[in-house]
Amino acid sequence: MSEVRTAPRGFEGLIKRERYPHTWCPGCGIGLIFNNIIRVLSEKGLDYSNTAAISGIGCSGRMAGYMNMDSVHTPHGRALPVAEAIKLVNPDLNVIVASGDGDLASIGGNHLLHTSRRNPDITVFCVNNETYGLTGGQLAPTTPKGVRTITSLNGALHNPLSMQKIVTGNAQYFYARSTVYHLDHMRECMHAALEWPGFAFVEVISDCIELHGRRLGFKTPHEMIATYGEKYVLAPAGRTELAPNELGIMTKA
Ligand SMILES: Cc1ncc(C[n+]2csc(CCOP(=O)(O)OP(=O)(O)O)c2C)c(N)n1
Repeated sequence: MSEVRTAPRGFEGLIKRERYPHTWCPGCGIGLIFNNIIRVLSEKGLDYSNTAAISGIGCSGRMAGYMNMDSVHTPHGRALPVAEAIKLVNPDLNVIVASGDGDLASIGGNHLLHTSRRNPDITVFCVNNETYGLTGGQLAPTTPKGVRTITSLNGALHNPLSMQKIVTGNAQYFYARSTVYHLDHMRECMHAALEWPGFAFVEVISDCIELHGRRLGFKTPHEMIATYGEKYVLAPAGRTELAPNELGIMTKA
């Protein structure tokens, strides 16, 4: 029997403390997202006995490695097909994916198209920090037009990719958008996603202060995160599509 099988349950039991200190920069939004995923999993009674976590490569992709359960750190971009395969052969297992926008929607973009289309019962938590954090803050397909990065010194030339449109382009879908400023809402989205009996995708807008935000002039993570409170609003009921500045949950059974 492996060590993980004897671990305590609940919030603490879900974290591999022996792997700390973690690799994330102070003030990075991934910490808030990781903490709230763990909270939601423990509230739902999900742990190493019934759940597996899959991630790709990136700062966000480190999350699965700190979760105290069977986890797979896949090659860059490949979290979704690995998660789908694990679910296929273990239908009773809860399968979650925790990774970044670069991993899930750039190099892994083709898998996002087809995994979401096939609608396996897996839950995806996507950290959208609008950049490639781990590799130094390069332009990502999610970088908003006009925003500067180290590879778009005069601002991104193109409109960003919409993960919402990819996911909700399918016949059935669950897509939610939240931010690291709206923590209660983020948890609500995570809870609902875990309950959804199909492919559920939660996009959380998050700060990468050290490799992105500082270049944009933010002096502290708080300053950067506070802008999400100004920019984003909860969508009114009845929306069939979230506007770019709206947060909410879009579903079709
Ligand atoms: C096949 C391959 N291509 C490129 C890389 C380099 N690489 C590592 S992480 C990464 C981007 C990560 O971005 P994202 O998923 O948004 O995660 P973040 O670090 O921003 O949390 C890239 C391009 C790699 N490791 N493997």
